[in-house]
Amino acid sequence: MLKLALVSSFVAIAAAHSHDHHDQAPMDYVRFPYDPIFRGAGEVTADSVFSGITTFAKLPWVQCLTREQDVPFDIAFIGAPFDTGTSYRPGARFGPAGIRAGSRRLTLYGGYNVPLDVNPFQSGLRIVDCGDIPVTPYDNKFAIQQIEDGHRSLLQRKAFSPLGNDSITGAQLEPLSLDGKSHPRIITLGGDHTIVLPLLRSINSVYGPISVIHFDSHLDTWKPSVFGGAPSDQAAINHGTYFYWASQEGLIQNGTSIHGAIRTTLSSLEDYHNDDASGFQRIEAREIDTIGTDGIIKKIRETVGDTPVYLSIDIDSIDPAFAPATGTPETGGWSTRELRTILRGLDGLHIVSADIVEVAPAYDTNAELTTMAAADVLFEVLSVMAKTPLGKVAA
Ligand SMILES: *[C@@H]1O[C@H](CO)[C@@H](O)[C@H](O)[C@H]1NC(C)=O
Ligand SMILES: *[C@@H]1O[C@H](CO)[C@@H](O)[C@H](O)[C@H]1NC(C)=O
Ligand SMILES: [Mn+2]
Repeated sequence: MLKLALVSSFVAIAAAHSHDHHDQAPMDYVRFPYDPIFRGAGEVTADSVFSGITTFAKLPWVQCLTREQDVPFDIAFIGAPFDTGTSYRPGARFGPAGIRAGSRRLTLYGGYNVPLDVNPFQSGLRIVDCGDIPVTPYDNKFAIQQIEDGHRSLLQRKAFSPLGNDSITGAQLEPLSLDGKSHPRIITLGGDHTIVLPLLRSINSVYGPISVIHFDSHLDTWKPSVFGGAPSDQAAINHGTYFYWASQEGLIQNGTSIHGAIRTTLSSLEDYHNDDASGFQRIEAREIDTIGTDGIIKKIRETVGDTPVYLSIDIDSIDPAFAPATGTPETGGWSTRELRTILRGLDGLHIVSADIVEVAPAYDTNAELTTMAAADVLFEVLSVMAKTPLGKVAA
């Protein structure tokens, strides 16, 4: 009886397809990811968290870059397993796999976000995991191009869902992009922080120069002569200099970009002058002791205003007590709770895409502290995205 039900529903799903495909997961799984084929007697954990293939939050896997380029989506997770731009601990190439493992329990009870009053997985948006961009470990220049091409390929597509109307005025929303099309949002799983240079190149092709909210213990606007010494052109592009290059290339909106959780030592105060010139404001990690999370949220919102924003999160913004598995750990950071609170405070901002980087699972505890923190941080980002359509009311 059970077997029969299973088989017949599978056949029904397969028959509903208009086009041929060879996937093990039926395509309708993409449309109804939380409508299980097999229903146990009220058993919510069956095939939910510790079994099955691990995608981010058990979202449907779509081969967006190869055989399923015609499957539209609203938000895509994509891995960029690159770590040959790191100065201290390598290992972030395993970040995407680690973060996915850390995300397994996100949808165990359905995924409703209490403080934000939203369930991003039931918000009507089509959210998928596109797997990883193929990235060579042998040639940084080639790898950086691969990351840009992979990201751009996803970003250039048309979003699945219409933007809809403004919740306050009722007027139709218009896309924020330069070409007037509604594009999907991409959440990239790093990878070391170098990947943000190719990601911002891709973002620039759709939105132009962008405001950046950057959570990190480090500036990452260092001049190559200061960070790494730049013995070659390729060595000059690394996880401490990518924002310098992004600024030089005009990818960052000057004055409306901001770092949070900064606490690195410097070569001298000259590093801050250079950071000013790169277009960033700064929030020091220790400011949380005086102005609290509310004060930090206020500073960020005042800086970016209603401009389109790219959000980049270095897991080392969190204290190594909570997230030890990272490339260049710095003590004195924020707790996981504090960063999550600050991220929820971005509710209403137009976050066009985001990433989390520098998760190097080999240095994690057996309790998977860091990969869980990374996944939960992205749950807040996803919730904020689900609440805020990427559109504006025409002036
Ligand atoms: C959205 O706005 C458009 C144009 O202002 C209007 O024609 C349409 O009826 C609105 N849709 C809804 C659902 O309110
Ligand atoms: C950003 O603006 C500041 C202050 O006006 C200026 O000094 C700096 O050169 C600008 N940077 C870029 C990259 O345009
Ligand atoms: Mn960092």
